[in-house]
Amino acid sequence: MAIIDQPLRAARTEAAATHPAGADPSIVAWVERLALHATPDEVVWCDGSKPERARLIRDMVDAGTLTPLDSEKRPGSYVARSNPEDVARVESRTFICSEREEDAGPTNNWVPPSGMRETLHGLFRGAMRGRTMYVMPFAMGPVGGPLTRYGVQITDSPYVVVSMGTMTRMGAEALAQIGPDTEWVRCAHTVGAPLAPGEADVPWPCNPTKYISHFPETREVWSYGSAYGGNAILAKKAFALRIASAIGQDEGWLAAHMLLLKVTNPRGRAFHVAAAFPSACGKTNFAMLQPTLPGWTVETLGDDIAWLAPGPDGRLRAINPEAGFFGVAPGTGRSTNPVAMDTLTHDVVFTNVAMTDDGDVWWEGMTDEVPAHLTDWLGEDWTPASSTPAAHPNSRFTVAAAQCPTISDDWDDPQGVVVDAIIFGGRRATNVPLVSQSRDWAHGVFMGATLASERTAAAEGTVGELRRDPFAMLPFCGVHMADHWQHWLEVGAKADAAGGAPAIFQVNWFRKDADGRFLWPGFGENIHALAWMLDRIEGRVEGVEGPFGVVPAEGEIDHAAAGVDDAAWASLFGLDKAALTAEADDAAGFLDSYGTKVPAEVRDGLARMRADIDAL
Ligand code: GTP
Ligand code: SPV
Ligand code: MN
Repeated sequence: MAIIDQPLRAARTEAAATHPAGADPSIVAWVERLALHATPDEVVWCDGSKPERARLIRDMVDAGTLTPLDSEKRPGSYVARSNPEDVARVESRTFICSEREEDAGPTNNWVPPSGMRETLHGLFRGAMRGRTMYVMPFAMGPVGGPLTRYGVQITDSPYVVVSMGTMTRMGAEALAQIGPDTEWVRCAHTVGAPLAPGEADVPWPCNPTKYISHFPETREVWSYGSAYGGNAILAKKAFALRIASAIGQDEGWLAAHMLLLKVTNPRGRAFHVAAAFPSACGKTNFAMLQPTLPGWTVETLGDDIAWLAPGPDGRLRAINPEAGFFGVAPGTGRSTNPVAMDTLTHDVVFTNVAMTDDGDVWWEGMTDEVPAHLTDWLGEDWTPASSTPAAHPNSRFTVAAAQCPTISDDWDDPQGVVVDAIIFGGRRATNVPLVSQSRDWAHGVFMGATLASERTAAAEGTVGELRRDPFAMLPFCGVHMADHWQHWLEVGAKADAAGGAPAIFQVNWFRKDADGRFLWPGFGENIHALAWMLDRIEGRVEGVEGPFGVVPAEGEIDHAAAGVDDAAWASLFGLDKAALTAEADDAAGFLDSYGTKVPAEVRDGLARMRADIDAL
């Protein structure tokens, strides 16, 4: 059954009456059926204009959803405080509803599409009563580009409209691209909080029941009950990763949870690098890296998602499908990420950060000095003596990519950029070296497949617990994970045949000493590892083979210049046979959980690692 089974009324409904001229009939029909089912008070088609955004923001200030910040300190900027029960993506309520369970794989919550449609049908009925239904046509990627895809999201949350307006190219231009032959992704969202006649609204409506449901075959997303981040900005993780991983598998390209940057070496050669780190593991920071090594420059193309597709010459090209950054606030400060701080000077919507008494924002790690008094993310008085953080650990900023001072002039090139290197990295206190290179593409796929990270407070689960997060895609893969690996192998083999797949590396900025202190300073000093990687591509530096592939030969990285002494440097590459054997056993168990679908190349990667460990 369809989620929306209302008959199309002969009479023109509000939705049909107000749709912009030229809207494709397939969109109008979908919107009309949804409006009849969810029964909003009105339907508004968004044009993505500045006056529209200004109007929505004014309404949200009036409703108490947004608090304006001081117009001198942070012009055009606002703070939103969410419902304390709605502060992050909820993986346990995220579903992949493919026709066959084996196409979702063991690491997704699978529900048969018919059952989920029935559930959603019930939940969406009347869900928008008393609210406005907004219709947002949007482009993922530069409008009109060859890699660009289109979608339409409906929502009853003005906060989500403003967020989508920053995070995507939303509005009239995108709508004009959708014709009768355009495949567009249907994204239906409601906060699930209908209002009875006369009932007062709350600043952050949501519902304790949440469903973030994906139908990969029919390219649909249905989200109920949350207005936060990836639960509600359906263009982001839901479309650009979960649905896009299914589209990419059908069409021969890759949807990746990767930042994208351009780095120019002292000899003036530019490289493009895509890097997959799990959530809250440093993508935004690395994308905005300020090199401490003279002569190197880094420019930003994207901080979270990249689509990699073979170009006309067969080499892999990448675009950032997004148009904004939805970045983690805590830990972002002048000393760690000055570029982000400069990006955040105006026109930002902050969510769940703390406010200073003079109308500015604050979060843990923004300044060394902690303000004597704040209003915390819950709206309560806060002092340094308080036992809870002032900002929620997953508090975030939403800001346009174009206002990032290091944005690269090719960030919105519709053709994308040729990818020279791919990096995988997680948060690992032990075992994994600072940097290593894969022997070849297949070994790189093994590295990606066995990527693991220790959980942070920003994620569900126990802090510090290790979880395998293949390709940093565990919560974001809309297909069977092992099929995704096989797909990576095939795409890489084709790129190799066409004259060169990107080189693949692994990094770990988070290794700790016995006292729990980071051995590596990270942030701007990460350029040392990046420079070694790119020098490897040029054949300028030597490496040494080991269990993790090729690590820098003695003296190839000037660790003293990064402020790291010889003992710490040795520890960053330390190989403990017993710990590594346990690591390999853990990886083996993890691969086994995917059963017979695990590609032989990935199993070979583990066999080689075991042999290298045994030889230690
Ligand atoms: P998502 O938006 O959730 O996908 O996160 P992300 O991968 O973009 O992570 P982000 O760059 O926001 O960093 C998250 C946390 O990691 C912040 O607290 C950073 O300060 C910290 N971090 C980033 N880079 C480094 C680094 O090189 N070393 C250390 N020690 N911490 C880092
Ligand atoms: C992540 O969790 O990886 C994010 C935030 O980038 S969200 O958009 O909420 O998924
Ligand atoms: Mn992310």
